Amino acid sequence: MISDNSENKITTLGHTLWVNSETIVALCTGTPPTAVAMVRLSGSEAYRIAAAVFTPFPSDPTPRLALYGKFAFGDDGIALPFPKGASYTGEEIVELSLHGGRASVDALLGACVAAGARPARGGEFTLRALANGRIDLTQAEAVVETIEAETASELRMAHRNRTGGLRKAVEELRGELRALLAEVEARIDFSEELGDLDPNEVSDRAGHLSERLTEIIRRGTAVHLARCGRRVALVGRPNAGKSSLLNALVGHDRAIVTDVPGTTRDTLEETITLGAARLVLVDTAGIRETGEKVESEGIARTYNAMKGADEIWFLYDATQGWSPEDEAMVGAIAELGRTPDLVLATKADLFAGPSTNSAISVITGEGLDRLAARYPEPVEAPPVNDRQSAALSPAAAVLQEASLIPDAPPDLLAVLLREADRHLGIVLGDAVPADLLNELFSRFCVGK
Ligand SMILES: Nc1nc2c(ncn2[C@@H]2O[C@H](COP(=O)(O)OP(=O)(O)OP(=O)(O)O)[C@@H](O)[C@H]2O)c(=O)[nH]1
Ligand SMILES: [Mg+2]
Repeated sequence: MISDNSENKITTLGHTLWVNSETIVALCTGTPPTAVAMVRLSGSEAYRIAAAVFTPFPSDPTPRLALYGKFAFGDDGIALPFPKGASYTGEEIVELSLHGGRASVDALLGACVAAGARPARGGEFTLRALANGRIDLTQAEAVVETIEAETASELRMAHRNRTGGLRKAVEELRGELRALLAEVEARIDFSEELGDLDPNEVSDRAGHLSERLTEIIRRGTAVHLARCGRRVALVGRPNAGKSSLLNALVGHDRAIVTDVPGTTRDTLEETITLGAARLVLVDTAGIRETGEKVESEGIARTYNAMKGADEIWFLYDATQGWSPEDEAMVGAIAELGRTPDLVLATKADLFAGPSTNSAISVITGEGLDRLAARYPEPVEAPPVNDRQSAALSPAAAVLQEASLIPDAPPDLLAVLLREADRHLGIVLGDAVPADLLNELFSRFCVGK
């Protein structure tokens, strides 16, 4: 993305998005009534409009110093000015705090519009921050992730990229890549003066960059997967104990449990936090041959649940042992191109044999801790989402290619290094397809 501050223009792949230079206004806090509400103005007229709706508001206010005063419609409150260049959007901003009743908020928004502000669209403050180079695309994505975070762990992970974790890692690597590119390009233009490049050195440096990038992707993807939550299908024969395990992990009797095989007919989903991961557990109908219409439909749904699951946990009844029917079911799962990610022997409390690593019991709680241990707190790395990994991976591949060509001529190396640089630029937002920006900003709420 190329941003041009003077014209507030974002140039993306083949598109130019004009970030309107009007001053925008929006309620940033929750739907009234709330105890306190905050209305934000951003744009070149923010100070002028603030002065029209709030007194006293000096013509040259001290940055980030709260002013106590009165709104034009009578309420009193606080105005907090942020100067151009040192605010969230990079523009003049004034945050106006007032009592959060519907009438006060409507009166203030109305007064701001009457003084020349335009109601902001969803995500427009963040879009302006992006256009003005205050944040890059990875940080804009992390703003959405911060708003969408549901657990403390998700919030911590979103915070890493919002504060520039991935941006710094990629920019640092890009700096080294560009230094290498500059040396290679210099050899193309001034080969006689500078002499030949040591081909081993270039390939070592390109290879090293590729390895570091691969590590950023590997660690970051693991963090991202832990954050996004995984769908886990609980499958097995009727009566294996699937619904009982779901209830034990959810912490209450969500699913019907009976000793009648074929109790669960429809799939049922519950979201839980297990270890550091968010999991969507899908309880399914036990699979067996049946002529019964409802049960057959339930079993068809079990197969669909397995197809859509990130993980399949296969449960069998330890008191019955591993049966030919279990074997047949694992065969049927293989026909979907899948294998169980976890095999669990249930009802361990009733089983007299030696305890195994796969044994669980919902009565004694045996083995449930081991399930949580599958999802440890991810390493301290910036998360890498699917879009970011789709751009970083080709950069790593091209760098590896550059490192492997023996005695590569400088012009070929330069082409490859430039290609890697272009991919890194896509991650940071140098070139973003407009539909991606639209998709991202459609997830923002008004006021962010
Ligand atoms: N003692 C003991 N009984 C269990 C355990 N887990 C399940 N059961 C019993 O096994 C029976 C079947 O349990 P469910 O959870 O309904 O089994 P299911 O796999 O959901 O069965 P379907 O819905 O019919 O496919 C019930 O009587 C449960 O109380 C366990 O860990 N220990
Ligand atoms: Mg069940």
